[in-house]
Amino acid sequence: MTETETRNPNHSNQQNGDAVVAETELSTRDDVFDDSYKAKEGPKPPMRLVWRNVILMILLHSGALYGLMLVPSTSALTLAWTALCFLLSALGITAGAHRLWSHKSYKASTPLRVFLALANSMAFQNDIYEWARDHRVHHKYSETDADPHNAVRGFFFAHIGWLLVRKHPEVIEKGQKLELSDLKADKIVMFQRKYYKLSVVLLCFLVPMLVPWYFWGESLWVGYFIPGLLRYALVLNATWLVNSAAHMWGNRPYDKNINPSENRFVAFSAIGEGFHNYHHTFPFDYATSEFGLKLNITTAFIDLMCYLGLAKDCKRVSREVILSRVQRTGDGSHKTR
Ligand code: ST9
Ligand code: ZN
Ligand code: ZN
Repeated sequence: MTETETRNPNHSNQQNGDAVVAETELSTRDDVFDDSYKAKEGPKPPMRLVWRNVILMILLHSGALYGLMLVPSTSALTLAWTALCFLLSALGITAGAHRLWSHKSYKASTPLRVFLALANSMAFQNDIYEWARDHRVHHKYSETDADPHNAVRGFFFAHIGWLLVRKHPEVIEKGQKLELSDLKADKIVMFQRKYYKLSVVLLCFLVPMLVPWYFWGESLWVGYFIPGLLRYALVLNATWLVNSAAHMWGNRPYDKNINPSENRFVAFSAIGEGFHNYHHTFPFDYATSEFGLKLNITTAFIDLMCYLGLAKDCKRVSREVILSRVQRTGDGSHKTR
């Protein structure tokens, strides 16, 4: 088995009627690791801080801490609404920008895509097009200069630091070569991109703040700081933990040659996205995990959408392929070994 085959194995087995990933499709996918990447020789470009982002992130996290202090005196209804806003915005990232638009791991009907695009704006993590483009470049050039949140540069950089500095030129150069025609052809993705700022003001800040005020008389102040800022900061940090903690700590049962790891704490806080060794090994699996629904609200949501007829063609990797990969490149921590 050559290294290329190890990195880009043939996962194209069919199981239980699930959709398959054809070999021909695998070779053209832009979310599969490219191990031919060579770092450019010469001095590293200087890090250029973006002070606007530094200040905004300090303000956001200060506001979120203040929101946390208000929690003990807040009504149960407002806290339940905050949890719902967390779940909706998280699904806009996990089921939407990540599993649907970055990895095409299942197909979604128009009503579901509209819902996911709205939920995605509520999460305010860049528009779907930009998120999916950066995420594909992350998978293809993981832990290199071309990875936007290259975890080799440390926990802080992978977590939040990458949003506080100009991108490494390699990220942009490699990103420009990616195949993004599917995103460009998706009218909902392009519509969300066009009206992104307006949709964020409405869905990330105004709706979370106004609903509790209008329906049960909550103060606008609490509505702004708890379902608004605190919830936004929690979803951001849960997401960033996948880039930082799950690229550093945990077992590597599927591929010991890569940094992404199985991290249960991250899986819990990121509603199913912490099984990161599995996910980087089999990026097109709609469950992002071998274990289906375990610690994986996002998979349960996609299953429900399939049951309702709003989603279909969920891609899965067969047990046989998983086990052979575990034998070949795993670190020995997989339960079957
Ligand atoms: C946020 C995103 O938080 C989080 C993403 C996390 C991903 C996690 C993945 C993990 C797996 C999934 C798990 C989900 C778990 C969810 C759990 C939920 C509970 N290719 O960007 P610029 C071009 S966002 C090709 O300005 P700078 C670009 O088009 C938070 N081209 O770069 C542009 O061209 P043009 C809110 C690229 O100047 C030009 O380059 N947002 C690429 O270096 C310049 O682009 C923020 O905090 C590419 N990859 O600035 C900050 N990239 O001029 C938002 C760029 O022609 N971002 N280009 O249009 C910024 O302010 C800036 O991007 C910057 C870099 C300062 C970071
Ligand atoms: Zn990753
Ligand atoms: Zn991914």
